[in-house]
Amino acid sequence: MFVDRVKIYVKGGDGGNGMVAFRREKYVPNGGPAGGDGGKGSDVVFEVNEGLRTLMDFRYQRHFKAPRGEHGMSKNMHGRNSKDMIVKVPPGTVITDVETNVVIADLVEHGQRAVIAKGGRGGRGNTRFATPANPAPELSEHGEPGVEREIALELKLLADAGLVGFPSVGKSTLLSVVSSARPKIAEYHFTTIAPNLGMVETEDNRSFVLADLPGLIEGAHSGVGLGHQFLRHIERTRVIVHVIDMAAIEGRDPFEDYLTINKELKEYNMRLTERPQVIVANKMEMPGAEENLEKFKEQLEEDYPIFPISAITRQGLRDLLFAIANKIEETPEFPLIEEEEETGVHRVLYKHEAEQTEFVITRDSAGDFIVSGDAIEKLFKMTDFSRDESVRRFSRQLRGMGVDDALRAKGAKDGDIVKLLEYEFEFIE
Ligand SMILES: Nc1nc2c(ncn2[C@@H]2O[C@H](COP(=O)(O)OP(=O)(O)OP(=O)(O)O)[C@@H](O)[C@H]2O)c(=O)[nH]1
Ligand SMILES: [Mg+2]
Repeated sequence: MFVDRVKIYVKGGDGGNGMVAFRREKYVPNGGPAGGDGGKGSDVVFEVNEGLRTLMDFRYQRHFKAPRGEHGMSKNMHGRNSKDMIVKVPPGTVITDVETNVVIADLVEHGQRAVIAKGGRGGRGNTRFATPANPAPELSEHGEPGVEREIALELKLLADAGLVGFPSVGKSTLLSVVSSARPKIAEYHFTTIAPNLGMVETEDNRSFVLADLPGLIEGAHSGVGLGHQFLRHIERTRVIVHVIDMAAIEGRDPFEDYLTINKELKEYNMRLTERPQVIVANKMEMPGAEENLEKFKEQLEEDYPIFPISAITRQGLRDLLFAIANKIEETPEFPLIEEEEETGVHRVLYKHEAEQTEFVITRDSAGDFIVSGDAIEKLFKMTDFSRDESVRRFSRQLRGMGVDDALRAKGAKDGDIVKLLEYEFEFIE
């Protein structure tokens, strides 16, 4: 099965905890503070690997939790930082934050990277809290928690093969019968105005992405018709599937069509004609098509394979798909030409830092006060509640953020219960 959208959970590593320690010196009961800082937690980094084509692997692994930083140690030794956790994704992966629906990254090129969940910084050891007034603090921080988020991965397909040809030769019809794509089909020209992509599966379980492109006409390379802007898309494909109306329903000569399209491809960009072509003789169920095909074969100089089919009656599709799949396998990837410079189109890497709410106060059914919010929860997690000095520092920090005033304004009185995460404490005036 082809997976093109998955939701996963990522969490950056927590920072290592800072340490409370003191120097041991002969005849000095408590030397100076000597607790080291914790190391930084790993970032979760997504990286493009061009060998990947699907998001299949994410069906089996949906949780990515990066390791935490090492804790600080005595003798002022800092904990080691954790190495980045690298998650490989296929080119064309767009990453969105599920909660905010904001695109975090659009990963296109091999090796391109984006930090998706930052690891927390290490907590500071007690050495860092020493002041002249408090030269031997029994105070350290826990590591900062790593960023946690739910994200959606979506794969924007890059086509392996592209359907080219005059308008109304049956490109969209063909795509619709070999994939689950449902492009618009009609007898008028330029029915297709933007490329459609479909995932094709062959009977022997190979798969490739086929692009249906707007029809080309003479002069397309210089901007006539719609084709020009879409010739760019063919640059990404490895194989050109050249569709011809062999029944000549509109009165044009099939071989003239073939020459005209190839001339357009060549004039647009030399490298397009380096790609292998598979010729599709479509509409073969119509009278006159057989004769036209014979004539076509006699005139053809290139040794491109020709596949007679009828997209409407679905004849000849199996062998055609095998041939396209084979050609894709045989053909090396064409490096993308610096299209950014030519067209001014940049694939941007969006980054978005979620806005942090300091704190919010609500009340539960029992009348208790509930304090929540990113900033205050982070402070809470970084506090070592086993030490009085840390607890006192936490109270000061809450006061500094205005939590006490806000509680009072909401009617909190001495002795009321205040809840924060899984913790309860009393409001004291
Ligand atoms: N007789 C016959 N008609 C076909 C066949 N395949 C497609 N058609 C018809 O040809 C017309 C054009 O088909 P489309 O698939 O829209 O052609 P297209 O190449 O995508 O055209 P544009 O998007 O305009 O470039 C439609 O009326 C189809 O029903 C076929 O195998 N036999
Ligand atoms: Mg079409």
